Amino acid sequence: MKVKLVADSSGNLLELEGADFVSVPLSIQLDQKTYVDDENLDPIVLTQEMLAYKGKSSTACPSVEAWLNAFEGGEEIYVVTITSALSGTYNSAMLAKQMYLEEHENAKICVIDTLSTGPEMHLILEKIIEWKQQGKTFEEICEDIPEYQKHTRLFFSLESVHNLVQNGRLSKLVGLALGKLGIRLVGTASEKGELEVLSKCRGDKKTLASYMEHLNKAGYFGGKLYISHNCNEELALQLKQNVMMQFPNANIRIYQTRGLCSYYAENKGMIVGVECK
Ligand code: X90
Repeated sequence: MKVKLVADSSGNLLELEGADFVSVPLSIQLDQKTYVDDENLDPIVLTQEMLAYKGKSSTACPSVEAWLNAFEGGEEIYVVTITSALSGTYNSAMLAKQMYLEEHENAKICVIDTLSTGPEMHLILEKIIEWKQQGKTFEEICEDIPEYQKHTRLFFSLESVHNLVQNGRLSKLVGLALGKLGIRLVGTASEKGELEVLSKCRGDKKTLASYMEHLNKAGYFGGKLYISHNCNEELALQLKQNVMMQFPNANIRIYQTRGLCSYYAENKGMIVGVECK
C-alpha cells in the first residue's frame, strides 16, 4: 500500500520528514493579485504587501481538483485539514475523497477535520507517521486520531485581527476592542473549531505570561510545543525561553508561517500547537 500524507497549506509545511507528503495550497487575494500558498510564495513579501495595501482582500480554499492531484498514486491516504468551522477546505477534501474512491476502488482515505490549524496540524501529521512506523493499520489510525486530538491544543496571539474580521471569521466587536495600539489578543481554537478569545494583553511580557498561564491550565507537560510566527522570531524565542525554564526537556520548534497563516495571523502574529495531558 502506498501511503500518502496530505495537508492544506495552513499547516505551514512544504515537506515532512519520514513521509510522502503533499501540501495543497489555499490562496490569498489582494486587489487583483492572487498569491498561491505554495513553495513559490514568500510569506515575508506577502506580509509587507499586506501592510502597504489598504483595500479589500480575501482567501479561498483548495479546489476539489487540487486535492485529487495530491491524492494521485496514493493507496492509503491521510488528509489533515484546517477547521471546517472557518473554511470550506474540509468540505472540498471530502468531495475529492468521494471522487477518488469512485476511480480507485481499493484505496483508503481518512480526512481529518482538525478543528484547528497551523502547528496543531503538524502534530497530528507527525503522530500518523509515528503510528505508521509502529505498524498500525489504517483502521487503527483512523480510530486513534480523535483520541490524540483530545491531547493537543492551539494557542495564538495577534496584534491585528483586521483580516479575520474583514473575512467574517471573527466578530467586529472583538476587532474594535483590539483597535488600541499595543494590545494583543491571546486566544485558542475552541472545541467547535472557532476562535475563542482568552485574554487581551498589553506588550510582550504580559502576552508571554498569558501563554504560560494557559499552557499550564491546559496541562502542558513539557512535550511537543511547535511555534509558528509571522515575522516575530523574537517573541517565539522568548516563549521558548519561558517554557524551558519550567520544562527544560520541552520539545520546541520555531518556524515562520506560510501564506495562509501569515495572512490571518498578520504581522507579528504567533500560533502555537502543543501536546497536553
Ligand atoms: O477557506 C478559506 O478561505 C480559509 C479561511 C481560514 C480562516 C481562519 C484562519 C485562521 C488562521 C489565525 C489564528 C489561529 C486561529 C485558530 C482558530 C481555529 C490563523
